[in-house]
Amino acid sequence: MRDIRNIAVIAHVDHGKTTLVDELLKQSGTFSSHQNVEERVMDSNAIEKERGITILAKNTAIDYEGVRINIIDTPGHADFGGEVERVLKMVDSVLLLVDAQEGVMPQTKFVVKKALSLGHRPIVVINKIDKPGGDPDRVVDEVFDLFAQMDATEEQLDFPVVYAAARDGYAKLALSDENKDLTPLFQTILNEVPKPEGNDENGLQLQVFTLDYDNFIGKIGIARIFNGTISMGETVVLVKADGEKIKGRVSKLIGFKGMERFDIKQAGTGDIVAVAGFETIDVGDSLCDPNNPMPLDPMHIEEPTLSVTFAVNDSPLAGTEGKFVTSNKINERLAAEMNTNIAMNYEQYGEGKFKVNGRGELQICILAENMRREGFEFCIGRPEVITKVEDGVKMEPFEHLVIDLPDEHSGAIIEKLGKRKANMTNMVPMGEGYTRLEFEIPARGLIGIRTEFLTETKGEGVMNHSFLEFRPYSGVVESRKYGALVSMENGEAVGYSIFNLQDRGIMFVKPQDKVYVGMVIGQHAKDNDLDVNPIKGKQQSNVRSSGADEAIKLVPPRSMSLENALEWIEDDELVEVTPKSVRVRKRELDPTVRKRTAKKEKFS
Ligand SMILES: Nc1nc2c(ncn2[C@@H]2O[C@H](COP(=O)(O)OP(=O)(O)OP(=O)(O)O)[C@@H](O)[C@H]2O)c(=O)[nH]1
Ligand SMILES: [Mg+2]
Repeated sequence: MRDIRNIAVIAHVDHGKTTLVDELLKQSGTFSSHQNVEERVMDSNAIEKERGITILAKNTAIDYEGVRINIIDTPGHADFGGEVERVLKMVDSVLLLVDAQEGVMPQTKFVVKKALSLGHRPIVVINKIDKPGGDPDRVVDEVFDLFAQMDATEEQLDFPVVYAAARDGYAKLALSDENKDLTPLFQTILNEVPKPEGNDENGLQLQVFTLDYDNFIGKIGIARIFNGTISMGETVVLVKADGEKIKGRVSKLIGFKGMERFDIKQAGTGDIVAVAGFETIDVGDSLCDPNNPMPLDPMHIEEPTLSVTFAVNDSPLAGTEGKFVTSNKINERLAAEMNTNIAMNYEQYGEGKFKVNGRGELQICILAENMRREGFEFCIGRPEVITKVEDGVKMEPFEHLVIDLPDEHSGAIIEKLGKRKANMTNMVPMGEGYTRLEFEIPARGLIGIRTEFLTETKGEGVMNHSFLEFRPYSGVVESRKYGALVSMENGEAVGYSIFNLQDRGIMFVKPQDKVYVGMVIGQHAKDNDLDVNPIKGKQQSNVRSSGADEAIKLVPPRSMSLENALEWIEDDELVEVTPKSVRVRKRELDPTVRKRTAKKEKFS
């Protein structure tokens, strides 16, 4: 059997996972000398590159001193926690990165809980020790306390510690050691990560953790072999999560090294490979020995906490900007997504309406963003938390929220969060005029708070949250304080009208933008909605007063990104998404009907 180690790199967002994988790849000599390697190579898809965050877990492999090390890079953002959960079972240990300055953060807790519960003994990597504000010793203590809180075993509490600066490419076992290279980390991996269990002599047992697609070969399952061997051309049995068994032939077997993928003839126990030939293969499915199929347990991961309705675009501009607009197309696309993304699910309800359930606003935004890039048009509604009933009690998801901000903003933020039913659990000075606040807050209270938070803290605050647990429903939380400026005309916005309207609030549109009756063109400065006319031009008189138009000074509109818009809307509003535009609209476009319903609600 081949000498193999399988590890996942886990951490809170931005603690340096992908950067560390870059260095592991480089320093193991995986890239050839002429290869031009960009930064954070594992963040390979367009949105990951644009945003500088990892969204999907991805695997790579290196050879170090004759040992194959399979490495899975995972995302640190809480919304993609499902990606971490799905890969933890595929590895025999984890590198737990913790920023030497930030220390234990919400998602550190989440990933540690998952890793410990699967029995892993993490290698703790205190990263970014180059930071002047870093305090590696304090952070090691924090990690120890966290493990203890989470009922770690004696063995898990006795975790190996490596100090590193991933970006600068060095690691060391003692802070007093010289800064050289990653050798100490490589050695720790070889010594501390258990070798894979199982045996090549046993019947095949392999489980899929990620899917891929190729136009020529079709659906591809990326999988870990837990027992036996698998060969190109061999006939094996695919066992689905529901127990269904389907015989099939391995039409392609693919191995990994660095960024390369290549055909291989055979692979054995402990390895990670890609397999094609099975049309219906999904995440969590097993491939087994046809003579004695012993499938692995399907994967269990945390349930979704948030839902957003995706609906067919029925605005007056529907179909003018996108390629795919029908309910069927949207349905197909969502189905394809859920095949590969086990942390999400969806259901159709009513004509052309789909409820998409996921872990957070960002996760759902990324799906919507991908869809608009592919040419889809649709509408999405305000995110709602998913509640459930346990022993007759209505329960809702709660989150652990950590905020770092300049001291002087603490008061305002504590008050704001109080109105959103947050309960403060900790407040510590972080030095240099910063304070860390910790809260437990219903997930509902977080919807739509980001922009407000950034405004309140002048962009200097950082907030992070991660799922805690379901708790009894906590009552009404405060929402948007401002009404909407709603267009009462169809046409194109005119500079002159916008100029006259901009005193009433913040505009979302600029001259020549298309508008329609019921479209929200701005935020009203007061708490009520206001119907306005954005297309009215200046009365033309016969005498042209020269230069009059130049006198108009327009305030730049607030640009509504998909995320801003989704955060901003209330229950009676929708976001219209097309490949070219993001518009906010009233659910009910007709002003008369809208007013009648509003009145009814007020008096009911
Ligand atoms: N000072 C310092 N910065 C680092 C170090 N390692 C990584 N960074 C920086 O930290 C930022 C985040 O790095 P990433 O590697 O993308 O972090 P990540 O953990 O993969 O982030 P997600 O995948 O989005 O959770 C980048 O700007 C890196 O350059 C380090 O050792 N020292
Ligand atoms: Mg990353």
